[in-house]
Amino acid sequence: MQIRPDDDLLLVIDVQNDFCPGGSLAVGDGDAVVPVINRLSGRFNHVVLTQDWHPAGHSSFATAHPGSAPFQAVTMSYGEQTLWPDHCVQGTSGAAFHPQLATERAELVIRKGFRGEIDSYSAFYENDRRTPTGLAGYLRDRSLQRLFLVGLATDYCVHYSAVDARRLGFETAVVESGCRAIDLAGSLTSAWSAMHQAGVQRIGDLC
Ligand code: VGL
Ligand code: ZN
Repeated sequence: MQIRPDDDLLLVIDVQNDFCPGGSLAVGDGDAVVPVINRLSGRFNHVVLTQDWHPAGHSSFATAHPGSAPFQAVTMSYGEQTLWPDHCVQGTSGAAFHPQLATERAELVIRKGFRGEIDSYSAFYENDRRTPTGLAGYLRDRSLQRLFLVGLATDYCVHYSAVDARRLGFETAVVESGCRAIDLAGSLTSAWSAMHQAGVQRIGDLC
């Protein structure tokens, strides 16, 4: 796969301390994506980062639902929602980007999950799958049509972002070497099959 540096976008999903070892929702080996993403981001002229950015007491936190536990699913007004440990609370060090992540070339940081009553896995829509974040409009205005996704976690925010990107008509690839998964009860396998079905390209690495 040949990158066209002026036309292609590297979309870096949620490379934040809480998703790395030592964080409150640590993804196994999550920080291993950092050198891979830094190498890739030097090759794109368009880089966008997302940042999971929850208010304290967010409705996706198990602590906001007395009697429930993290990783349990509940029904919200917009459908099923997995409950998580408190993570990526606005302004905390857990919500900050990994300190070694090269962020300076990013032209945009999209924050998501900042509304108390609804979660947002995808960079494009909140979990009702209808409320836009504005990223699609930004990419269309900038004529960016081909997206390469990396980041955390493969089976949640990368997966939802990639499927939505396809739904919106973008050419979409996920670079596996730049992703790591949470893998709750087979979620990684089902994420790859949903992405495959949506027409997302799976790329091992971009050398
Ligand atoms: C994520 C669970 C909750 C992710 C964010 O970035 O994949 N997962 N919030
Ligand atoms: Zn979150």
